[in-house]
Amino acid sequence: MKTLLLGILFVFTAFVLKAQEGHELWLRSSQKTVPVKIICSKNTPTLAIARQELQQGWQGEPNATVTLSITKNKKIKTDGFRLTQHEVEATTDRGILYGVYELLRRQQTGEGIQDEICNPSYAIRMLNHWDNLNGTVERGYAGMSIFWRKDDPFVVTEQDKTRWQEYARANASIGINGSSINNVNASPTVLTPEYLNRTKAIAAVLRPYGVKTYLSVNFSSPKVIGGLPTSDPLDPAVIKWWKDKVDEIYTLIPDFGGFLVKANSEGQPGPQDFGRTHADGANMLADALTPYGGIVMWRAFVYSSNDKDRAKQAYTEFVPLDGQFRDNVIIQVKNGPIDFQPREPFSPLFGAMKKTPVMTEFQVTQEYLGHSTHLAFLSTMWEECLQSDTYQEGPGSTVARCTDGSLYPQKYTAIAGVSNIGLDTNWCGHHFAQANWYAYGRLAWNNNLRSEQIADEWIRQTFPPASPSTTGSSLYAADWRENFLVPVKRMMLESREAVVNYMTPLGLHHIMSANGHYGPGPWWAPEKMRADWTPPYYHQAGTNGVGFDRTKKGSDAVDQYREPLAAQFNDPATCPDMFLLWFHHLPWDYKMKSGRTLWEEICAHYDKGILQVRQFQKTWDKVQPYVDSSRFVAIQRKLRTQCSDALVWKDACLLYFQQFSQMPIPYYLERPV
Ligand code: GCW
Repeated sequence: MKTLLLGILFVFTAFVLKAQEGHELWLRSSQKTVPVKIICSKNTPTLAIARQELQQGWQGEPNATVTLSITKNKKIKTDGFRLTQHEVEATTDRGILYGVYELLRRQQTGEGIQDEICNPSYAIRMLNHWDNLNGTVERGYAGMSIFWRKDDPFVVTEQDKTRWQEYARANASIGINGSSINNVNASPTVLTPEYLNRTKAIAAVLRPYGVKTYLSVNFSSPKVIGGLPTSDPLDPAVIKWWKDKVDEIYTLIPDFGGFLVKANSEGQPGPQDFGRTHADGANMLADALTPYGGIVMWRAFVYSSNDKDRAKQAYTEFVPLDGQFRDNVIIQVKNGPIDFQPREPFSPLFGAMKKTPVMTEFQVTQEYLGHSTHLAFLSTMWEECLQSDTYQEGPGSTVARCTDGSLYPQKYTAIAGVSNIGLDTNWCGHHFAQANWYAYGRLAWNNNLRSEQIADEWIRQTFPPASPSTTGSSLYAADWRENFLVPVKRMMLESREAVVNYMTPLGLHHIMSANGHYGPGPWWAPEKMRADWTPPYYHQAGTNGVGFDRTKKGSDAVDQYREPLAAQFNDPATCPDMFLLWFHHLPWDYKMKSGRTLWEEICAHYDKGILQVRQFQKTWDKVQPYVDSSRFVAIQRKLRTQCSDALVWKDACLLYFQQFSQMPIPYYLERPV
């Protein structure tokens, strides 16, 4: 009987542990923790967390004394800190908390600590949740919303609070300090008292972790929930409605962050419905928020059905408004001019608006990169964007510098990432998708970090080597670096390029299947559909060639880039291969730099993508001894699907394009993979 009970207990415990695997993210409790003494003269809820984290996570010298000091050191910016092995100095308690997480990270990764000052690149480091009030998540692949639900929507349970707290902690550990908690396709209902009360409850849990709460608002709210006849931003009753609403919000949430707005985009209402401009709309909201220090993040994701080239529209609409926005408005621009594709050149808006703060919006959720099924480490994509030179103020005017206040004076600097978080046990659907949440936070903190370092840190924290005492093998930790860290890191760093290869190589874009954006769909073009919502609009394939002509002879999108880029992009001979079909329509037998024809080059890229994923599978199969079985198997399964998806992508795209190229598939594609 006793044995039976023990057996049941064992199975149950194993089951629970298995179910939890991955839930701890990169914040896994360690067996190496030792006692530490902490000196801190102040006490706030945030400092209490800092202390607790140190106590739970200290892996330095046993019984060492760590001092947490709040000072007025002018070299330390808001949220920044000074770090030594035994001291964290900051000007705010949030700075102390970030310093503590950094200290613990250094201990865990083995990276040394000099006496150093770390200041964040951006003052506001946001996650944007596209969470609907009914609990679904737009472009979410990790389960339902952690914030909203359909049943009992206004009951706040202990489970809710625990999850919000774990979420806030994970954010704080990588420096994220703002969350916009509802979809940019915003329901006006979010501003009704019941939802504002729930928002208040969420804000209360996020606050001690330094995470401010923001809301996405619907521009028609005054009419829809306020009962006004209009939502015209210049109408006095509308202005008063927003002012009163903002007063109401700040009474509930005194440190509320502000509004995120998607207006006159994809059917959302906006100031243009009333003949007003984006500036009129944004400024009206900004004025209501000014007394409280709140901000407006106004999205530049706009394009209309009658535009000849969607890639040009944000620039065309927004650049003429430069200088017309209040100083608490930031224009939020997606990294590329179209829409979160596996690869796009940077949006020409970066650096072009010189009198208006501009922030980058990255997409952490993998809408166009295989959802939470494909392994795609997006850090390399974001690094590529941040390090792109816009030349707007001469060489070295990178996107990073155009947005972080180092080139243009701006009251607020910010960055946003569209969250990939849901109720899934492992938060992100794919264990490796957690690395994208992590990488986004790290780059938001330091826009000069390299993906290699980020991947290294993440692996060390998420899949730490087991200690010899737990495995009984002293070899375990020693060969971990060579047999686990190095190959897994290589796989991560290559993964986004693999996706580009098997989905949209050489500058192809938006050829995903309709709506879902998961598999291939270059052929999809129903008769009555808006052309710019169908793939043929983007690839322009025909017997005369493939690619979108954005040269001076075509849509002239190249001209939105500063020289020398405009000239470089305009000429296929100097245009980087990776953007070739983004800017050019070229014949199938066009001679590439490699000596191959364009058709052969396209084939070679699709082939390479598959081989890369096959290699990822081999890499992963070999690391089995180093990973718990639950995560090992889950990832192995996902890689298997990714590989068959890559094959589908290749077959579908090559067969589709071949009807135009009329050229044979090169022999090397015939070998089995
Ligand atoms: O990428 C597209 C998505 C929409 C999204 C939109 C946007 C929130 O397909 O789902 O809507 O972009 O960014 O507003």
